[in-house]
Amino acid sequence: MDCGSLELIKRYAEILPVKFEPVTGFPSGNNSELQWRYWSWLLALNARVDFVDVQDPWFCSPTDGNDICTTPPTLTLNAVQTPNPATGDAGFPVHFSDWIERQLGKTAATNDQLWVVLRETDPIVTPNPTRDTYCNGFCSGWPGDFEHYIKVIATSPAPLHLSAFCGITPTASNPLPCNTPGLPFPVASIYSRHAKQMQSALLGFDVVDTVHAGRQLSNVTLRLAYVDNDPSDFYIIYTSDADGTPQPLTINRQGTGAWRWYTSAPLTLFAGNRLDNGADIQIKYTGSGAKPILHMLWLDLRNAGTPTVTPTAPTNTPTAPTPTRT
Ligand SMILES: [Ca+2]
Repeated sequence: MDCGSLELIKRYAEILPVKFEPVTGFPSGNNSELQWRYWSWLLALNARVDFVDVQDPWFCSPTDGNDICTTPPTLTLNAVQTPNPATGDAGFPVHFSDWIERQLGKTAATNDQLWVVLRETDPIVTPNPTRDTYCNGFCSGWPGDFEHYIKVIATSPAPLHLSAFCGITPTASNPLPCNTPGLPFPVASIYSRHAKQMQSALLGFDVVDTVHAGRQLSNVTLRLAYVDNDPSDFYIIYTSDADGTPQPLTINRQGTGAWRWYTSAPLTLFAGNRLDNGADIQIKYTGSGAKPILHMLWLDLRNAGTPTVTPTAPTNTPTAPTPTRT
């Protein structure tokens, strides 16, 4: 195995407590800063953190000279779940701070938020004094997708990583442009820091087997963040029982160019690896328009239950015992 600190966390996070601490205080500010905060929280949750030693400016504004919220504070992280009028992006579909809190210190067995964020770490740019001096070359970050109990099944061709690394002037040795084709408003959009675009007609997702394989879960809410980059529709496919019959959900794209969240009606999911290549969920697009660009696939199990067998009502009417006088 790899032996970087992040790889060790990835392997042992559910055995050993994990704490993260941000490298900056993030005084309240512009859009790109909110984007960094959003992705920092995703990284921490992806690392199965038990807690994060975070300063007040990550949540509120204004703060005093000691980074303490002043009264009355404005809860700046609420901007994550608020639609962005500048970009047209949809807001995060639940209260973002609550969503963070309910996942801290949880394991595969106790976490009811299963998700995967499609991304890749930035390439190591050498030489780059800005990035190499403070981390001694270990600037590559967490490799691959943020897999939170769901992962993408390897495909050929693999989805194309889209990255909008802003703030560094692109040069021959640093080919990371700020404006990435297909990603809406890279700076102002919290989701546009990373994404992946499908390169084939089918992309499979595997829900973690250790807890969920073979379980039939009712009342599951499925969500997907995607770029509304084409008027043609695509589909999410899942199965509801062991037969593996594909159940399609239609993602109704309109071509606005902004980020959208799809939220399903409560559904019954059978995570039994019944679809192609052992997938539990697939995204399918066979059209000739722009292929789907994806951020997060998310199963919300907070209301989920296991279907129960309804007892058959008795056919005979019980007779009350006759009281006897003694
Ligand atoms: Ca699975």
